[in-house]
Parts: sequence; C-alpha cells; structure tokens
Amino acid sequence: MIQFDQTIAAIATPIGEGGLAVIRVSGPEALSIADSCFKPTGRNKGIPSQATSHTIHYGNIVRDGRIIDEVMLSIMRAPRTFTREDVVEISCHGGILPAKAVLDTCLANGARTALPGEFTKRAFLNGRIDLTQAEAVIDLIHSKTDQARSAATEQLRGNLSKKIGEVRTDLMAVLAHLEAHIDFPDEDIAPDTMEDLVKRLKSGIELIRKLSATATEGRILRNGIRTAIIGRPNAGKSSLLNQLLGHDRAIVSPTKGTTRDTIEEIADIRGIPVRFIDTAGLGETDNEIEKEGIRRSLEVSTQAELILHVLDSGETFSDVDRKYLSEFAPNHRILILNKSDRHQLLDGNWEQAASLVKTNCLSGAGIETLKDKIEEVAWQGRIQADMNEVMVNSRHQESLKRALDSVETALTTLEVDSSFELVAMDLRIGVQAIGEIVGKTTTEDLLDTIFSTFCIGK
Ligand SMILES: Nc1nc2c(ncn2[C@@H]2O[C@H](COP(=O)(O)OP(=O)(O)O)[C@@H](O)[C@H]2O)c(=O)[nH]1
Ligand SMILES: [Mg+2]
Repeated sequence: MIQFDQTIAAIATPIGEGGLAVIRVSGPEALSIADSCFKPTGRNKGIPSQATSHTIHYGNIVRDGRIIDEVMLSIMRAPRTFTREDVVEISCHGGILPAKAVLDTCLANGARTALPGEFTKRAFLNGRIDLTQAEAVIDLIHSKTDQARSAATEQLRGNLSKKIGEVRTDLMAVLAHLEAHIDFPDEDIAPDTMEDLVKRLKSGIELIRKLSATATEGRILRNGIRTAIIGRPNAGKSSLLNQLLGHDRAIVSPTKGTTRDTIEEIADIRGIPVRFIDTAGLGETDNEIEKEGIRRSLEVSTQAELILHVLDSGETFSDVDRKYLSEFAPNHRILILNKSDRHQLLDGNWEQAASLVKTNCLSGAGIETLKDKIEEVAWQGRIQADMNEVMVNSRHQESLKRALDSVETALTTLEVDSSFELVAMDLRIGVQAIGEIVGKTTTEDLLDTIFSTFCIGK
C-alpha cells in the first residue's frame, strides 16, 4: 500500500440545497482531524480516534469554540475503506454554506482539498480497484439509462477485469514456456505442448476480438447517440422532440421559425441514451437569426450519427427536402411522415426508404413505433450476448487493438516455426498492451487523463 502523506477532504455530495451533505476525509490524519473538530454529544462520548472502526457518531463540528453544524460522523479505519486509508465521513445539513463551513474546518485542521477523482485514484493506487473499475465509477455516475448503469455496475464488479485477466493468463503462460525454452535451447518443445501453446494464443486472440467488438455498444451507452431532428419549418420537429422526451421541452407554434437555436436533450429510448438535437429547420430565409439557425442545423446534421428527417404529410414534397435527402448520407436516417392526421398530400416513393415511420405528434400515434425503430437502428444486431454486458471504452479498444496485432504476429511466427525470441518479443508487447487496460502498466499522464474527468469528492 502507498502511504500518502497528505489527508484530502472534499464535499462528496452535489453543491446545492438538499437534505444532507457529506464531507469526505481520507488519509493518515483523517482521525486526528476529526478529533480536533468533532465534539461528541451522544451517550457514547468517545473521541473519533478511540472509536471502533465502521461506527457512526452524533455530535457537533466546532471551530474556534463555535458550533458550525450538528452532524453524524462515520469512522472507517484502513484498510477496509474505499481508499484503503483511514476515512471519516461527516453528514451535515444540506446546503452550500453548512457543507462549505464543515469542509473549511477540516482544511483548517490540516486536510487539503481533494483533486477531482483523487479518492478513486488512491483506491486504484492502493490496489483496491483496477483501472477499468475506476473508469466504471465515472461511467456509473454519468449513466443516463438503466442499461448504461447496469453495464457500469458489471464493470465495477470486475467483469471486464476478469476477462482481461483470462487473456493475460493465456499470453503469460505461453510467454513463460517460450522463455524457458529460449534459456535451454537444446530441448525441443514437444508437439503436444506446441499444440497447447497455439491453442492458448488462439483463444487469447478470440477473446480480444470479442472484447473489441463491444466497443460500439460501449460508446453508445456511455456517450449516447447524437440524433438530429431536421426538416422544413413547421413540419413538427419540436412537437416530435417533446413527444420523444415525454414532456414539453421545446416551444411548439404554428409560426414558422419558432425554433431558432438548437435544443439538446437526452432521453432514455429503450435503454439507450439518445441525445436529441432539435434544429431550427431547413429552408430559405432573409432573417439573419434564422439564417444562423439554419447554419447550425446543417452543422448538427453533419455531426449526427442518426438523422430524424421530419416531413409534413399534408404538404407536397419540396425541393428543400429533396436536396437534404440527397446531400446527407448519414450513417442512419429515419424518415418521419408526420401529421398523419392531415389530408395526405405528400408524394414520393416512400416504400424505398429503409426506415420510415408515420407519426401524429398531436395524438402521439406512431411514437412507440419510432422508438422501436431507433432502438433497431442503434443496435443493428451488435449486442453480443455472451459478453455479459462487458463493454470496453475507446481507451481499452486502443490497447486491445495493439495487443491483437502483436499476438496475431506472434501466432503466425510460432506456426511457421520461426525464432522463439521473435514470438516472445511480440507476446511481451501484447501482454504490456493488455496490462494497460487494467492499469498493471500505466503512466502518470494516463492516470491524470482518466481521473481529471471525475468530479471532486469522488
Ligand atoms: N395536425 C397536426 N399538427 C401538428 C402535428 N405535429 C405538429 N403539429 C403542429 O404543427 C405546428 C408546428 O409544429 P412545431 O413542432 O413547432 O414544428 P417545427 O417548426 O418543425 O418545430 C404546430 O402548430 C403543431 O401543433 C401533427 O402530427 N398533426
Ligand atoms: Mg421547432
């Protein structure tokens, strides 16, 4: 275990008004800091440093003889804590000022403010969790749908670490064998041992491939799918957004050009976080603000992974729509024939469109079908059931790719019976790349990048 000199403290709950706020303190002086500022008032008036581990105490936080707040103080001694250091958690009254006053008191008694993610970083550096689990903590906090939460929970439980461990064990076993052989070159590798080595490399490669294949799901569940709602003014784009969100977010009006800026909102569509972007609408205008709106609509459309192109069924097909249908070739597009309640004037050979949904945004008809369609388009049969909700992120994928390259090269070299030194060299690169995923090999830069995305207090 690493002995950090400094004791860190932070408000662990969101800043704002609430029932409770929690101040977290971790490090060698956590208990002595608690001794200096906590005055127990309950029946058991023991001081924190004398208290049994994993107990909770009632009392006041006191600074310069003045009571700052009435609190509950939890004492957790190393190593059975999140950071594996002594940890004290103080639950005080919610609200910015009480929490800040309690934190300031801890700082005045010798703690320093924690950096973003520093508690989790200590948990990692002290071997409590590996890097994929640390990343899962942030995925969990940021998760927008139940499916995303569940994937993060699995990763936090060490599901991905276990799979990475399996690959690593296979590669290490082969490597150990080859290294022993390199040291005693006179002995031949028996044919059945050789077969076993090849088998292990092949199973490692297969697992690396399967893990890599989960990257798309991982990205979708972590980042959501950027979905632009485009179409001519008044087609019903804002009405559609409201229907998909289940509440009135965007202003709907019969006046053309009501939505001038883009509106972005995340919705849970069948477990997928979909980031809908309602746009100003396509078309011609002389108004400067509307022009800017249209420019932004186009920008959003080019960056979107999915486009919902809304058409008004009560109008004839226009050149503007034709232009955008031919100009944009997004990865995925769903055509929405809205206003299905109106007299149908929209002409066109719609049956050819791959994805088409008829909706009525006044009644909500067709919205559930549209959600099914979005789900279908998003997954495209990519779910790999046997991966047990393991979903790698782009960092893992990058390491997996390097590992795959070198292990495949190693296998080819081994099979053509070439130099074992070469095979071993490639395997070492592979093991190294696999190790990066769980943090067996890391750099300070990498850790900074990962933990700086955390919130303070986590
Ligand atoms: N009849 C009918 N009117 C609709 C439908 N969807 C939207 N509208 C109306 O069409 C007008 C323009 O809608 P809005 O959502 O603001 O269109 P946007 O300019 O594309 O965002 C509003 O008066 C809506 O109430 C629909 O399915 N049927
Ligand atoms: Mg609108």
